[in-house]
Amino acid sequence: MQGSSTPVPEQVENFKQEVLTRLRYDVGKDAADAYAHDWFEALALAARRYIVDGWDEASHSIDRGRRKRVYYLSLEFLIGRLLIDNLSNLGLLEIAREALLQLGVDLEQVRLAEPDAALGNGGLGRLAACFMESMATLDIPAYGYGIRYEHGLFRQSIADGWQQEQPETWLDFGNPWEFERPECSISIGFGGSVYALNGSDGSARQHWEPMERLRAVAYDMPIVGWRRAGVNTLRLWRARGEETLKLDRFNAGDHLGAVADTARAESISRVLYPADSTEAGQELRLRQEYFFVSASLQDLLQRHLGQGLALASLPARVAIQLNDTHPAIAVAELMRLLLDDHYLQWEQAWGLTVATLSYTNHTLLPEALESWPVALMERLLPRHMQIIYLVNAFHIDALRAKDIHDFALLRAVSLIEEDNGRRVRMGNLAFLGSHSVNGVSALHTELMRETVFRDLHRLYPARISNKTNGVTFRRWLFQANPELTGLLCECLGRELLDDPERRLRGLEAHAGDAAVQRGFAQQRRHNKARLAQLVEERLGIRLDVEALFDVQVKRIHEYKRQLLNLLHAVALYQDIRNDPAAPRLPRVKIFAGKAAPSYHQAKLIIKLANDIARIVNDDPTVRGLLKVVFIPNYNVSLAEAIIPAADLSEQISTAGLEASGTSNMKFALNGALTIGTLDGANVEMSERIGLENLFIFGLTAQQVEARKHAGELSMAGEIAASPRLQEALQAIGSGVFSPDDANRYTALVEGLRHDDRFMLCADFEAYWQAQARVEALWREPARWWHAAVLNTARVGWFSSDRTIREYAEEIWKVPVGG
Ligand code: 26Q
Repeated sequence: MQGSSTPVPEQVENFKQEVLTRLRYDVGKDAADAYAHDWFEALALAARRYIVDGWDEASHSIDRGRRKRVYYLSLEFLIGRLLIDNLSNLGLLEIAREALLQLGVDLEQVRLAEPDAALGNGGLGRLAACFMESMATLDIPAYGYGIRYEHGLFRQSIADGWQQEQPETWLDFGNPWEFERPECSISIGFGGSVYALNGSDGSARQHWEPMERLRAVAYDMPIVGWRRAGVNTLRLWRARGEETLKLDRFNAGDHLGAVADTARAESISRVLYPADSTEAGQELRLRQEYFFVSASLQDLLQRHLGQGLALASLPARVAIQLNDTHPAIAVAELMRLLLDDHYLQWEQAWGLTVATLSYTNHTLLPEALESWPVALMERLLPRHMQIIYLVNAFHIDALRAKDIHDFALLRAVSLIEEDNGRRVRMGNLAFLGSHSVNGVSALHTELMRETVFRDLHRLYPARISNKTNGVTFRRWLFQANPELTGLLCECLGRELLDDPERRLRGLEAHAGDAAVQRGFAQQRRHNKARLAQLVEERLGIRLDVEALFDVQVKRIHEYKRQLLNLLHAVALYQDIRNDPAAPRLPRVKIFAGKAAPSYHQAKLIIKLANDIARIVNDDPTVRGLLKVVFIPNYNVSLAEAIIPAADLSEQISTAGLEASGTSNMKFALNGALTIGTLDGANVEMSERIGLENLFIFGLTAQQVEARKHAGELSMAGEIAASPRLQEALQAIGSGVFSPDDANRYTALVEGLRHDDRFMLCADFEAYWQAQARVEALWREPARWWHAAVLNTARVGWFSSDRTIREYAEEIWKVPVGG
């Protein structure tokens, strides 16, 4: 299929011996009694052998060549499984498959034994993982810096229709991809006080004496680029108690106290926060943010100075990208290190900080904009709070010097929010401390300029730019869909594998070709059958592979409007019940996604999906023409199984609220057609793919804004005008799907009637009509598959290689190889 062609027997033999050696001497098992996980470990360790030399060599040659490095600071890296990714990029996939076959082992079973590294919530974390792979592929020297959470995102199960959360324990059997670096252990302080001192030259200096100290220990994972172009490092920090302090307390007889302090310190890297938008500022979260930022900045400064380079050359050798505001404390920490540890003057330190840092914004939702209470900052990070006050003072002074005295404007651009208790605005801090600020789609960037950063943008009009997101085609096409990849290679040649971004275009010429269309349809059926098997195993629900697979998989959020999709399901159900004899298109509505544990409305939406599923799937009148399934525990691996099996991709957020979306790109790459609003990257996708090859509907961002501005949130008119919507709301609200608790959804439905902030009712009829267009096209297979082929052919621009090239050229100023 996709990997290299038939493997050379000698390579297979060598690899086989390597795997057997690892199995015996590192895993401690004999082939006869090895479990799938033992084989996974042996295989991963064998693959590591092929990685390490290149990794080491890469890092030395970057040092020797004094090449500039990119540091991607992110609290999330949603990497998923790595086995196939690494084997495939190393060019070892077919060799490994054959070697295992000769040992009587199925690579597919071994693949499944690897736990997902779920060190992220959703889009932002997955983007960081795609970027790491693309940077390695483009041979851009880079480090990803984050936290080695002991527990990643919770596991979701469904009990009686409700989401239940279980701890995720990916490290239970160890992690064969990581290298612990106990010698790389960095001291991190919290609390305490700041003293003014005089330097030896008489200059005034500040000295921070933290009350508490702990250590950050490095764990490295190699990230291999396609065809080993580059090998970069993902360095994740683990929190450890400070040994010396612990010993002091032990010796003083305070055994329990010493252990409690250690446990408190180590709780910092215990668990990933499971919200994909900010919740009330919690101290532990701020401690996580500072912990990993401080460790990362100290580490990279050490590397810079260790090469004999001067601090003045920092921006020439180092580019630091902040993934949202989560690492924004880096602005104050870098200043602190330069001022207090390296004795730079304020102006020089500030110049270097701004020239080195850049910041990506991923959301405009007001509730997701991070801010921290001044009192908490003062207690936890007193020196940083001083620096933030000083940055703010210089910033406001500079504006006054430019004759800007407008009080409202000064208030809006201040780092301190005054009216909601005093808080530090992390977005403004990141903006001021960076030379470049970017959004993640054209629409989102435009809205950033007009809303959250309106005033700062007027003061610094050149600072904001757009970098539309992308996804790595190696994972989301080659690995997730080897059948389609094989077909594309037959059609376009194997060169496709090295340059999918451009080569896919060649497919346009074949869009009308009946054989290619047939190939697409066959591949899809194969993937649908595989998904149907998974659904039957996990849920006991049988799916008809002839039906239209209509898929919405992503975090559960009101703005993403899973509820609009459910209203459509209910309306379809009623249509069938009202006229059972009418001809129908069989359809399966597939949902998956996690809700933040404290987000009650999102959890209620999951329950509603399951309630509707139970009633609809069991209703004999429906005769299997409509099925609704909610697949539990959405993660990267499940996405890899679902996306290639989708006919229709639901991207239906309220316009203006989804910054970009990235699953929209993965679906289109695999040939699904999109039904969506003009939101986030959907806008650019429809421009590139052609409006006639997607189903766009609904209010635009401008129209949504106008309605909100006019206070038109009551939907009585819309509901009265749509008998279908009326009936669906009535059914849900009155307990048709919740006979055990007739009022379960009464308040939910009342909300839609009177305070429809996400415009479900306003968009319902347009959505219904768009779904009717979907059905009309599905009934004409030649036209459907023509559009499907064009989706794959024209989505090349949404490769993360393209995105990374733009960051490299326009923000980081690093040369691109690869
Ligand atoms: C912040 C503070 C405290 C706890 C949690 C958080 C937190 C964690 C994760 C806030 C936000 C996130 C994640 C946001 C996210 O995934 N945003 C998505 O980013 C994608 C990549 O750019 C976009 O495609 C999506 O549109 C955007 O929603």
